[in-house]
Amino acid sequence: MSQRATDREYGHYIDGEWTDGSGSDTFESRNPATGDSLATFQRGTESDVDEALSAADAAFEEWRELSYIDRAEYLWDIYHELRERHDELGEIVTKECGKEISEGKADVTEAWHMVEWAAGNARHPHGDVVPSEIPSKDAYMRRKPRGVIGCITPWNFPVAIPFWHMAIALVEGNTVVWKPAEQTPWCGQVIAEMFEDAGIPDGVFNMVQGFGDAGAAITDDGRVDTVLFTGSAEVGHEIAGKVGGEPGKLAACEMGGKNGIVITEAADMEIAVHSAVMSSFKTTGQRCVSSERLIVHEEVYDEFKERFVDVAEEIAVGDPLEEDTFMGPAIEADHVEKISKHNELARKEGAEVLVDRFELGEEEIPDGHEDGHWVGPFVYEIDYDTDLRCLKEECFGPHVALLEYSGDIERAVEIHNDTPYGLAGAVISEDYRQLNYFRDRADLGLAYANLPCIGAEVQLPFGGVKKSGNGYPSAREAIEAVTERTAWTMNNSKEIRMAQGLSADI
Ligand code: UN1
Repeated sequence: MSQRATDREYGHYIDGEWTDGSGSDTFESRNPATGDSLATFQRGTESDVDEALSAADAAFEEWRELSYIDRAEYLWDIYHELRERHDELGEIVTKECGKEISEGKADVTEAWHMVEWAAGNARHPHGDVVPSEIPSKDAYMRRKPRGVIGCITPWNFPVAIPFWHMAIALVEGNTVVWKPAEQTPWCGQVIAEMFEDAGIPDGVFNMVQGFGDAGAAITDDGRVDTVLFTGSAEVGHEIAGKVGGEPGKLAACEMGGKNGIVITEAADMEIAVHSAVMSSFKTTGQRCVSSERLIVHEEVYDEFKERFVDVAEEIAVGDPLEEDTFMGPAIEADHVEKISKHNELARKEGAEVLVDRFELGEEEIPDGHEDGHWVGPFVYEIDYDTDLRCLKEECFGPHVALLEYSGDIERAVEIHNDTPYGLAGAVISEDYRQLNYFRDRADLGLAYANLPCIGAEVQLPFGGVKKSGNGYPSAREAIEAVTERTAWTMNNSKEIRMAQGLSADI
């Protein structure tokens, strides 16, 4: 990483320049596995955001005049860089957010997949040719950019998710002001350097480092036409309520879930155990699509429980840079505290704890990693009851409930849907009627059959229903949030003829 802002500290990228900004506060990026400081960053202020928004606003008119294909050229440069530097960037992701190295690299892979999709999309049709009631009329739906897009992204996919938002927004002709998560500013710095290296025109892409106050300065500003947000339900609901309520402004937010996997009596047990382990513990359960509820039919409950518990007892928690580590640390000390509270809540509500590796044994913590934010799997069983908070509130950690059900798939889906959320889920079964029922009736944006409920591909919509989100800030469907639709109707005759049989007489 080259130091472009100052000799010691990294700043913001505004209007094609690196700047320390107007504030004097700084913050550290820390490695969650060791607690070590990685670098220091300037903390952005309202005035830095104001400058970035002015730059984005001013750059919009020229940027929108370029063709889709010319705009995509800048993204193709970044695509090549993401591929060439794949392993190096994957390591940066792992060092900064603590995910296992295979996941750190997959984050970068997902980023270039997204850039490839968005830039490739520049050569695809953008709109529809629509039939008209009047033979001499042509009717179309055409897209145009909305203007300035404010992007607020989370720490758990610090390279992929920024590109989910920004690649499409930029190719569609919008300009961008982006705030990376305060836990992963180093990834933010690296991405901003890529835009600079690609020679993106000044003001088209702007990045302000900082915390929630900088984020709020972006979302609340009248110059922002769309806010794309991926992150916690708490912040997302606030943004959706505030921004979504303003006429002319759009907020597309994707938040968390209390995701569930239904394992029916017709499940292949190998697939069931494998899918549940991946979904519950990969990335230390810190995905918005991670599962925290396993809803298992009584006929296979005991077998599933025994096998799942055996794996949860054994999986390797440790240094995320080691290839054979299954699960790295939690992101920060506050998050460990939060996970602990969820574990306690489950106990208080009557959980029978099956695996408690919340506090890792000393021998499990790798040398030199004593200050890491370590947590291990916490697995419990509990009798399903609609009033249990532990089955409704998202923990965002390796914390998972086993729920036994009897009856048919209808009952399993009823339990599955009994949360305020609806992001990702899976059904494990070899009975196609059960699969189809789940697909049609589970409240979900992402539904999987005989697979983990993690690992979505970018060319599919990524978003949720109920409290998991409004609109799609990500992947394929983000195009809806960053474009306006114009219904363009054109008369090819010398006569005015109206639809609906309207008289054109005057
Ligand atoms: C998230 O959970 O915050 O589907 C994003 C997945 C990844 C994206 C996850 N492609 O697991």
